[in-house]
Amino acid sequence: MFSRAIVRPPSASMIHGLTSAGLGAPDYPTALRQHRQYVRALEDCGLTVAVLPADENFPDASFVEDTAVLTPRCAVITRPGAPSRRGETAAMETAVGRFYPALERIQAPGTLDGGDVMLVGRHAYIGLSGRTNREGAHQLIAILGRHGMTGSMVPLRDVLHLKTGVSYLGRNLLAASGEFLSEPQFRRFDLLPVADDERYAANCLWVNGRVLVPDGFPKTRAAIAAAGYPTVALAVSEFQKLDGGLSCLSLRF
Ligand code: CIR
Repeated sequence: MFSRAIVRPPSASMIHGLTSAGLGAPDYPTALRQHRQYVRALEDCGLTVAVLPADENFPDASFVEDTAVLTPRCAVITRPGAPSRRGETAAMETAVGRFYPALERIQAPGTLDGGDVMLVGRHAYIGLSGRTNREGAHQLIAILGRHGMTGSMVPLRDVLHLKTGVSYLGRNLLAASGEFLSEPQFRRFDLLPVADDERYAANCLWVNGRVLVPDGFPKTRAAIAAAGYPTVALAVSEFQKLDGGLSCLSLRF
């Protein structure tokens, strides 16, 4: 069970955020409204949500998931792969430091984005992506090892981050799309395949028994509901325009 989350609303500079989506620039007022609804949904799942101040200097700062890896045993401040995002970790160090007595850190030349880290119990699957390099993954595995946890690397082919294409929903169930449907390391899971035309919905969020899904992906929502989960659909179109999904917008712990 999670009891807390950390989020950070977007700033007006989000229109300059990194993107490969080709969906146009996000609309800032709409994004703010969607972000507020997202926070409310987390609160409805029983979480106490800490809201960090927006920062104009960091167009991608609302994607807080990339700046830290929070586990039941340790907290790791990352070193984001995109140079324009490195400074986002300063505010996160302060915020996370309130809840964890000691912080670990990914160090240069390692890079690691939290969106590449999928925790399943005490194991972390770590995507090797354009953002997370082998050195960063090695460092994370060493840190986890010191805290009685394990990690393994999953090379990525098509997606920005590991969790862009796969989400753990508890009870051994994995919502997976594209390249992850045939990933050998995921054979141990029951797979809930996400259709190609709903690929974006592979990034969904299991929070205290419910699953938050992006609005507009009815097949995926129905499949998750059929697997026995109450689902909540949330509009996140303005964050999708920046390649971000539901999980990216918070850190849960
Ligand atoms: C970026 O390219 O870094 C942001 N525009 C999107 C980050 C999305 N984060 C995530 O998937 N964890």
